[in-house]
Amino acid sequence: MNSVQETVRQILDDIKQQGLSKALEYTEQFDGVRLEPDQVLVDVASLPDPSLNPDQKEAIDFAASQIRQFHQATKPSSTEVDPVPGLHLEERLVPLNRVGIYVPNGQYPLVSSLLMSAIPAQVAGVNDLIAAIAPRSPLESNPLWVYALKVTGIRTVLRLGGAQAIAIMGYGFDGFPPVDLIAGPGNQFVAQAKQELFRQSVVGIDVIAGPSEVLVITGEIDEKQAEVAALDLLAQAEHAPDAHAYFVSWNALAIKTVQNMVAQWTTDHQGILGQIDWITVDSPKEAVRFANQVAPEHLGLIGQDAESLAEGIKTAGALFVGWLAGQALGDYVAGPSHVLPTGGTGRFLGGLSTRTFMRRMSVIATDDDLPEAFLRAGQVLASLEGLKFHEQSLRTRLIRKASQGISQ
Ligand code: HSO
Ligand code: ZN
Repeated sequence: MNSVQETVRQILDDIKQQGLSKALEYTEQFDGVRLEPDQVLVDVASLPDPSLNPDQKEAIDFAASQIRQFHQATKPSSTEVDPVPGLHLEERLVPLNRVGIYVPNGQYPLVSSLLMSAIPAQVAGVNDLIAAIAPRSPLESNPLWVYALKVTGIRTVLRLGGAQAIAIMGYGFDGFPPVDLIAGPGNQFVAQAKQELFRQSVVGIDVIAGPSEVLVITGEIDEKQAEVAALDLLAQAEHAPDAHAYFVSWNALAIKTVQNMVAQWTTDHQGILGQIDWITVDSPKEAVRFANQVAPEHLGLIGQDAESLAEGIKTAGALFVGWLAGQALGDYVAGPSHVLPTGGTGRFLGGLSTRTFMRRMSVIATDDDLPEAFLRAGQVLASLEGLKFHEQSLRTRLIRKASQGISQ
């Protein structure tokens, strides 16, 4: 067990046993904020109307509307099938009832992450949505939070961050029932706490969204393309010192040009250079193979040579094609959620969507027309497995159905 795992397990255990008072102790220790129990839940309706200028409001409204439209358009529906008379089958999609959204509020207040998690949950039909926002400062002191909360229609905010927030959402406390699922990105403690509660079957979780990643592939590129490729690497790297960027090309000149651009913008923050890997590959095919193996959170294809490789990309969290499709466009306004799989989990996971907040329930409904063949085949299988009452439950139905037939 590594130290993050150990710390997180300790926090979860302590809060499970000692409840909210322990979560408040950890909050004082980690966030340096002393909260009273009655300050932990904030009613959004009680917050004053935020003073933002019209441009800022318009930008948030624009983003919210794009995110809502995309998730409405991609929301899956239940499927019904009647394979034979007397048998009706469904894959019914049911929205989760109570969901907690974790929203990072560390060095940067990621208001866009609130929109990118809460709106898909709402479109999915979640009834009861809570946002956890670390209590670095009162909500009313940042009008951005207040406006975004009002736009998403979230009614209650939990003023806790880190593993403490995850523990409280998972275990609940008096007056705050546990949630069914916790979604949203966070640091390694948050990600670990979510995984641990999932492992304990306490809550569902969304994707494993850890430190940001980007991989950009180009072949031959012009100056503007080189410029935006360099900025895309820096943009994801700036999220955190553990964020990572890869530039992949078979074109030596492209690598040199993008490297020069990056160097020119990082004279003041050399540290970020260590977060970028420069990968020379032999061919476009090799670039695709490498990218699929990394399964990066974001994958950018810039310039005609690279854009033609789009079909071959199978494991990225989100694929960006064309020089105007920067990751920051996806981070804020394009529409799909920016909560995406990281750390190679893109090999088997997709990003957050309305599906994250819906569970599948199969429905098997019959009427008296159900063909006897179903009961008979089931009976045979039950005998083969040696399960006596399974067999009897089907045989009885068969006999009863036959006698009903005669009496009719
Ligand atoms: N790129 C981040 C999301 C984000 N960017 C929020 C800006 N704000 C996800 O990896
Ligand atoms: Zn970002």
